[in-house]
Amino acid sequence: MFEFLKKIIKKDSPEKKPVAKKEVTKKAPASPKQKAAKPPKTSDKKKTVKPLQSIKAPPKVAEKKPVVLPEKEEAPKEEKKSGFFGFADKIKKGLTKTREKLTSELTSLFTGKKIDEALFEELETILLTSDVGISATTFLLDSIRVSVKKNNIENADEIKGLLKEKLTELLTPIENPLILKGTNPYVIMVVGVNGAGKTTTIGKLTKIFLDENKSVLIAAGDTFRAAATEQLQVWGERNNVHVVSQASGDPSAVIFDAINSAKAKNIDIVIADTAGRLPTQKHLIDEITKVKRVIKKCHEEAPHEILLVLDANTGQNAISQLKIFNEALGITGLALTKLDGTAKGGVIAAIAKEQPTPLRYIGVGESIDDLKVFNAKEYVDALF
Ligand SMILES: Nc1nc2c(ncn2[C@@H]2O[C@H](COP(=O)(O)OP(=O)(O)OP(=O)(O)O)[C@@H](O)[C@H]2O)c(=O)[nH]1
Ligand SMILES: [Mg+2]
Repeated sequence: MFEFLKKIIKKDSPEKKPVAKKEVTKKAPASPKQKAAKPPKTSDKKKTVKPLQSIKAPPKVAEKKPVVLPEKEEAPKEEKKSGFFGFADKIKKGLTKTREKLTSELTSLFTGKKIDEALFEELETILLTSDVGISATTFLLDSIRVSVKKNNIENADEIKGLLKEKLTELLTPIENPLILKGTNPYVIMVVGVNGAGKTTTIGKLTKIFLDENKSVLIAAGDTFRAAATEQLQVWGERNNVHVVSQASGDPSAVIFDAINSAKAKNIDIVIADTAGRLPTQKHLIDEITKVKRVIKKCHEEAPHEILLVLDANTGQNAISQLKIFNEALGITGLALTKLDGTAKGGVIAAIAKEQPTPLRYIGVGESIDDLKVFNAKEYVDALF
């Protein structure tokens, strides 16, 4: 009888253990993982490390037309580090449409063909329909012709290699990554036509800077639409970064406030959003030149960067936007967005030839990690 009771007690006791175990495993792994996923808080940053202030003053913002490319400087190491695998793959994926178009057209052009005028004419059409533009197309074809003659090239297949080489040569001068320098805060004014991708680019750019351990403040300078501020607030929350906004008012005042606030809090970078405007709307262009003047009153080196956001889908129109915004503001850098949505990625070549301007970033998708530092070789490699 006793033996029987003992057996029952033994049987019961192990069933309780797993219950206790369950509670422990539930708590343990969750919190460290969440902590690691959080972006760094700007307010947590140590004020002792101030890399921006130690670097000498920036060259004057070029107000001249046409744009003169500033001297290139060594890109920071972090940017080089990301130039492999994941980074290049993302660009490749983003440029799929342009690559597919070019690859299929060039393959059928070169296969079994001899090099003659007809082949050059077909190549011209392919480049023009990829938005390379007339002057860049002429430049590329002339350079290829010279190489074909000089090296006695007879095999049409080799022209693809030449095209890659000449295109890289053309794009390399505009590969000029943004380098933060001057006195804090470094002010980036973001401008462009409606819907070009300004606000989205600001969200992605903030993430790039946070990853480089910089602190960022965003200024909601698009005061035309309430939704614009809300959209920016969402990006602010995603990045855990403060967005300075005002219920009503003047974009200059909002940006002025943001810069002063960044000064007081010792923040490294202020990125100012502005409302979309057509370069033909004179009063809006006048307004944005006022924003620039007001920024200068607040911080004499600022704006350090006037970043024009261009939508790759606008094709040759991007060049005229660049010309007019440059005349009004002196554009110091470009972000070319939506390259993932177009088969006309050749517009970069047109910019490089017709209005060479530092191409800082390319947008290859809608998510936060889809903004990439422009690299000419990587870009061309992703195209063919
Ligand atoms: N596929 C793709 N979509 C993009 C990219 N950049 C921006 N977009 C989309 O383009 C649309 C317009 O982007 P916004 O950032 O609101 O453009 P905006 O210039 O601020 O527009 P306004 O404030 O109205 O002048 C949004 O749907 C974005 O998600 C990109 O690189 N790729
Ligand atoms: Mg916007």
